Amino acid sequence: AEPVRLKDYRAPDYLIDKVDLDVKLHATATKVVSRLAVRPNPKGRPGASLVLDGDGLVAKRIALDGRELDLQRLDPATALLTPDQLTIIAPPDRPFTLEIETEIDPSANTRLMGLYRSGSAYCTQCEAEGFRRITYFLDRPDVLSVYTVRLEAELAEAPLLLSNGNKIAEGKIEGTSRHFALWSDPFPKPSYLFALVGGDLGSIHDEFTTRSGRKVALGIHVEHGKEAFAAYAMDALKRSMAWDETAFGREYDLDIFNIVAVSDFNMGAMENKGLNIFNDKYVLASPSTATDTDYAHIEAVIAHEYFHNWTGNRITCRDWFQLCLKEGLTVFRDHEFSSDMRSRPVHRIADVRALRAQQFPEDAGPLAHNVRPDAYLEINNFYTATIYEKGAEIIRLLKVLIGDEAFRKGMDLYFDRYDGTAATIEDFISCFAETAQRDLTQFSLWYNQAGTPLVEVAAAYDAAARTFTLDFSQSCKPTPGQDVKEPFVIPIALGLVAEGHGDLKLAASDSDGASVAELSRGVIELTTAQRRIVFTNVASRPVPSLLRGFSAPVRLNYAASESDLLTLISHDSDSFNRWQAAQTYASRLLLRSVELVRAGGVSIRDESFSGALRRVLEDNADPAFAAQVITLPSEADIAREIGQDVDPDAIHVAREALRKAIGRDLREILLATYARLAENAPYSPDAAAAGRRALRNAALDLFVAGDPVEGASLAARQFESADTMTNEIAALGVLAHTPGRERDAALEAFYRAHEGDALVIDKWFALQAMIPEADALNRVRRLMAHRAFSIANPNRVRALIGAFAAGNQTQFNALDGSGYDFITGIVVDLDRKNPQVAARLLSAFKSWRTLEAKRRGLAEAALRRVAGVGTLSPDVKDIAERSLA
Ligand code: B3K
Ligand code: ZN
Repeated sequence: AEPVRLKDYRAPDYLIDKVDLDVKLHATATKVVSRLAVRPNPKGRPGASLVLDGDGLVAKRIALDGRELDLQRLDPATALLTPDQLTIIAPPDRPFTLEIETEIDPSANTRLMGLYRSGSAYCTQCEAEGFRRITYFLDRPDVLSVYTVRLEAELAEAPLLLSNGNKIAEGKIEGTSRHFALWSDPFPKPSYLFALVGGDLGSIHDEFTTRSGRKVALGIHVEHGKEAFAAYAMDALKRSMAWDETAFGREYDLDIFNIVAVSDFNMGAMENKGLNIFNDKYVLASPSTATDTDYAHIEAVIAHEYFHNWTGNRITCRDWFQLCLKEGLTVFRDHEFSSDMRSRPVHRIADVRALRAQQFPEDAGPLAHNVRPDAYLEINNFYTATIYEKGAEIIRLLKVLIGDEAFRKGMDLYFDRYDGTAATIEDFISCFAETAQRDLTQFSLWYNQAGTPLVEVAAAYDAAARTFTLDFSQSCKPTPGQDVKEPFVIPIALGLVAEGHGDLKLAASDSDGASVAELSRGVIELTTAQRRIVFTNVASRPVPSLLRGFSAPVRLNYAASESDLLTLISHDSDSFNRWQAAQTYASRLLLRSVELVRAGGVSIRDESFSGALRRVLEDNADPAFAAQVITLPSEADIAREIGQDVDPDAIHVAREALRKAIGRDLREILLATYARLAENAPYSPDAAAAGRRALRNAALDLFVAGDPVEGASLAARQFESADTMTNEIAALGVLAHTPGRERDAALEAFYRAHEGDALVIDKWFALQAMIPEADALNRVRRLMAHRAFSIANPNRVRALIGAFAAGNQTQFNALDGSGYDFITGIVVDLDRKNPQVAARLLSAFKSWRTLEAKRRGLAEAALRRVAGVGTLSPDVKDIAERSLA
């Protein structure tokens, strides 16, 4: 197949103003009649054939302006029909109607794209190209149509019938056991935002009144019996609706907003207009089944999908190359929302951890791509951390560059000017260029150059001259297809910390390299490969605090002394950098330790680091923040820092040794912290209560490392008495890392207590898949045969197999290649059922080239075996080939 390229974009030759769908739901033979009001696009090619997309369709009837086409003997001069395409060779040169009847089998749809079944319900997923699995259509985001949808089903099977927009009629069909509902969505939308749901579900209802007085009926629909578990999602939805009005001036625009939770879903959720469909993982929660992290995710995903109503739906994307226009922006908006709902600094730390864990390795490996790609073979493979998370970072960076006011005005202008259209990144950026009165050409490189820039900084203090000099340089390694990079515009928020005195007032002059505006904001802009700034009037050698708040998505390399890092951990006014200093310190120790371990020696201890952590614990700082500070970089974080010739076993040994040393050094304060933070109030999912639980469990985790015996008994007690999932799973996690009969008993007890709740059993699967022991793969294989497991369900696959591949560094990368063979074997099998989930799983190999030689060879061989399979889906083939290129 040939890649689709951005530079080949052409406006569609035809437009479809109106779509009337009539869907008669049936488990194996659903009938879809689609009536399209088509007209030639004045911007298209006159007289072009009309080419509609299909994907495995069976057409039963086609009529053009009421005239039936003879499908048995199609005249190739009139029309061409295959399961994947319908071509009308010479359509009328004026508006006309096209009526198409297709028959589809939702029960046989294992790809979970188009119309499929989840449990006994019918649901759809159309983004990116699923609508063409329902009917022939111009299935591209720049064709916007007004939809009317009539749904019909057996009343007993599907009493609930939902589609986009407002419900305008419903009723029983006389003389039958069937009923119908008629939905109308007044807002023109692309086909990827179409949705329908039919089923027998339990519902909760609420209401929201918008700022201008529109009453919106809210509904969340879940499996019967789970209604109470949807209360938090409803609360999050109402808060999202209110927040978007104040933070972005955006109101909801229909009379109804529905959310449906299904248990079979490829992704997190989908923002279909007025009818969001969710993976039930991001809807259902109760204190005894969901962790604090689950609650935070639910809040974020509910907000994210709701925010798409403006950024994605009212203004959509011209083509899929512009995906970050809606995704990066909407992630930025949901990050802002969560920051306002919770602790902004703690949230920032969590977001940056996630960015580094997911996006940085992508950007450093064979799957690196631009935030706006310029070619794709399979668009489903581009719903990546780069599009989403880096896409959000760039918008945050833009806000830092132009300031809050110009940013907000630019957003307002964007909403005003592009409402109702399918826009591009250029359209978006032009709004900010206008409100900030600034040329943003260089800024747009962030969309068009892949790779994570490296910023290197050298510092020198001159006591006699009372100057402090910072020399910045930036570079960016080649990425696939991009050998040479232009310099980015990189805002570096910074401060100079004088021990005991806080931040110095920044002084320099233009001739010293910094402008007044930069100094007063504390943000220096790098626009060239090098820049020198000489700060003046500096009485003693300061400690630079660089890239505060992670002001740009870059890697920073500054050889801070250990004592500087300790100063920052205790004294930096920027809490992100207090956390960062602790991470940097830990990763330096760990990097040195890994070297020693590989050379056959012992790993390093460092009491000053333990001392710094002790001070953070003694400080009574925000518990959520303290929890982040005492949580060491993960094994994957360390592997990424090392960057080449990676030995996951040595990393594991070094990290465990450091945890043990800290656990011993801090024994007393860890115990005291654990005791002090015991639950004493009824459960609340709010950030403060969650932060206390996070710190208490982080303290337990380190304590156990230092004293496995006493720690295990603390964990066992916590496990038995826990009345929240957060505390229960944290304790089980500790126990699961200690081999023996108690572990098996605890795992067994957990299973019995939660049997039947698939989302909780997913935690049980994941936790076992991540046990860093040689038996882990056998355990995973055994669990695949467990009756609670199903390869057809994406959540189960991610929980058991995904967790092994992404969360068990030593065993996935086992030296005998068994982890690689296992995962690639699953990928090839699963590909026949669900290519999207299979392709996602294969991307666990994205850092294979950074491994030491033996593992690298094994990983490459495994990838080659996948690439050699003749029957691969485009999804898996694309990932396999790009990984090897
Ligand atoms: N827009 C959807 C993602 C659809 C994925 C299609 N393969 C969810 C979201 O980002 O909100
Ligand atoms: Zn999204």
